[in-house]
Amino acid sequence: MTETSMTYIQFLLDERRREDSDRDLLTLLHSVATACKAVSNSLKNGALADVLGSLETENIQGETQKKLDVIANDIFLRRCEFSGVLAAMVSEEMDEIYDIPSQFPKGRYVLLFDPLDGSSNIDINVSVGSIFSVLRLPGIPDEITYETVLRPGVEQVAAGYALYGPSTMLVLSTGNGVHGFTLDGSIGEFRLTHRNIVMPENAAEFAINASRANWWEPPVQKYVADCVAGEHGPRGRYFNMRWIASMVAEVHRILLRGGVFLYPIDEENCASGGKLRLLYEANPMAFLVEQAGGAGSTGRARILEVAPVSPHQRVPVILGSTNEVDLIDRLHVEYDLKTVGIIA
Ligand code: P6P
Repeated sequence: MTETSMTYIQFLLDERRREDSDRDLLTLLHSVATACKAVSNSLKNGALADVLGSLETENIQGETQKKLDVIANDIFLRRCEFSGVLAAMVSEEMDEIYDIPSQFPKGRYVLLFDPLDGSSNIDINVSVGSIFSVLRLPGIPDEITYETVLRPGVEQVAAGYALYGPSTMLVLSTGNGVHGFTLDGSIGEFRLTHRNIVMPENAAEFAINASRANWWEPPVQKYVADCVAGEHGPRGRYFNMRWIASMVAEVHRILLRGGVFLYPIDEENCASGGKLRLLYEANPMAFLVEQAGGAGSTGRARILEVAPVSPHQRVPVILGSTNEVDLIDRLHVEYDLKTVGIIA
């Protein structure tokens, strides 16, 4: 079998044989891939399918819901609740934890997902994605409580995303590296195209919403200013900037060619803890980035070690090439030590 002829399910079967991963995990990851294919299909006809535009409703984030936010969420629920291996689901688009309907067998996995991330880009036909995180419980719980799902990111057993771009890709890690699959429309299957993605240690690009510069903390302002100063500045080299307003697209670029993505805490978002959500954005992306040899930080802590306190909790996110994330963390430490007077 040639490399790219291996389908996603064949890869999972092969990995299970090699890693003896749980059969139920394979079932769940297959259901997630099916959901991603269905979302891709919903997106591809755009304005022709009368699925663009917004609804009158808002999600718990206080964000106006796009028609496709709700469509994608329903697709994930229908395609995954049926799998018989889930105890519960958590979605950006649902206020409360989703209990698996009684007509379906339950299992010991929890699926946490953002069904359509970057959906503000849909109406302008720019790449969007789905992000998912998987937890494995010790057993099938008698009841689902917040404690069931509020687990730190280090406990994830799998994470991934689908990127709905010029091609539809699914990028996955089950803890044994990061692997990319491209949707082959002729057979309706994801095929292995990027085995064992390893992120370059150094970055030539940074991604941040520069319109928020006046709100940033001094360590972030210094980091960005030093990148912008280029070859005559402290970094001694040129940096390029990217901002797609679609985290999945940014992370995919960084996984493949290095870089750093920042959505830091700032004066405007500090009351809510940041912009991006811990359980179904920061944790899965940090899991993938670390599996690819990168790092994921809040600026003051490893993202995967943050102890969740609520399902839709937000955190600062700095992730990408290890050397850049480490530098940004050091700038935060220096700033904090000066603030409390430990160093001058
Ligand atoms: P801003 C999309 O809404 C998202 O959650 C991420 O995908 C993206 O990186 C960020 O927010 C964009 O934020 O400030 O550009 O609207």
